[in-house]
Amino acid sequence: MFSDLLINKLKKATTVAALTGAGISAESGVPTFRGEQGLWKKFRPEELANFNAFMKNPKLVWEWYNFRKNLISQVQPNPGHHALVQMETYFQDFYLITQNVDNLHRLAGNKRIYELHGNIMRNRCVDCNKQWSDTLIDEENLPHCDCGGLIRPDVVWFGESLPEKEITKSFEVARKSEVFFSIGTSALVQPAASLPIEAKRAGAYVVEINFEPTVITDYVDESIIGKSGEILPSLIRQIINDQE
Ligand code: BV8
Ligand code: ZN
Repeated sequence: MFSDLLINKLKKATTVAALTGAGISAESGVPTFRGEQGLWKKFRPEELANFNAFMKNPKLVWEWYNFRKNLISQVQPNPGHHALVQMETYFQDFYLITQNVDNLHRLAGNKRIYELHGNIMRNRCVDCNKQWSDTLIDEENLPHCDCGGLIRPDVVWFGESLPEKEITKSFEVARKSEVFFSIGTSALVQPAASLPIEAKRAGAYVVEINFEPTVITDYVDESIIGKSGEILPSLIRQIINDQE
């Protein structure tokens, strides 16, 4: 399943990075964004994951986020998440960059995570950014901050800029990684989708692991089609076994 070139590169690599998207959580039972389950009450994510939609109908957007938080609170990380924890231990310098807001990489045990799009378990004030993460959100009586601002999920919506430190560090990592994985993402959302491109431009060996081809498949060095929950454990097993 894996080329000798990839295995040899991984056995010698010190700096390895992985960008993940919703696909890595699919086998945990979390619907992906653009898959058939991506719809919620006939809405597309792009219609709800934006500031105007929230200010126009905060109750509806909070219903969607509470639905997702409730679903996520009932699922577990899958073998794909656990394989990335093993990678963090195995490689001298491993960086995990995620577009996901589902907290599953943290739950699985990765420590060095760049969350490009925030985290669904965190909330903040629309006006003053004060954190209100442990506030239970009752959609019927939406809570407000001390300053009077509405409380919102602490995630990055379409049209909003990504957290400066996370995206800057992620491009630095992409430029210095020897092997860069793009895992479970349709590579459509910017600026995250530019990371594998930047990695390749800077000389990394770029490997895509995805259930189906994407817009970057023709561009990467190696494309492995299949389930990340099967591919990643088999990859890390092969690297570790070969070393023994
Ligand atoms: C910004 C958080 C500007 C919220 C999310 C036109 C052209 C280019 C760009 C734009 C444009 N128009 C607008 C833009 C910018 C826009 C953008 O990129 N739009 C796209 C859709 C065209 N980007 C933005 O708005 C970003 N901000 O640009 O700001 C700016 C700049 C300066 C100052 C001010 C403003 C903000 C983007 C962040 C949006 N927030 N999420 C929430 O989650 O509620 S994005 C959302 O999409 C999720 O984070 C998700 O992770 C992300 C990407 O989706 P994927 O993860 O890839 O999921 P998807 O379902 O698409 O694919 C899953 C894949 O997994 C599939 O390929 C499937 O085959 C595969 N799979 C399934 N099962 C498995 C599997 N693979 C392996 N194993 C399996 N078992
Ligand atoms: Zn406030």
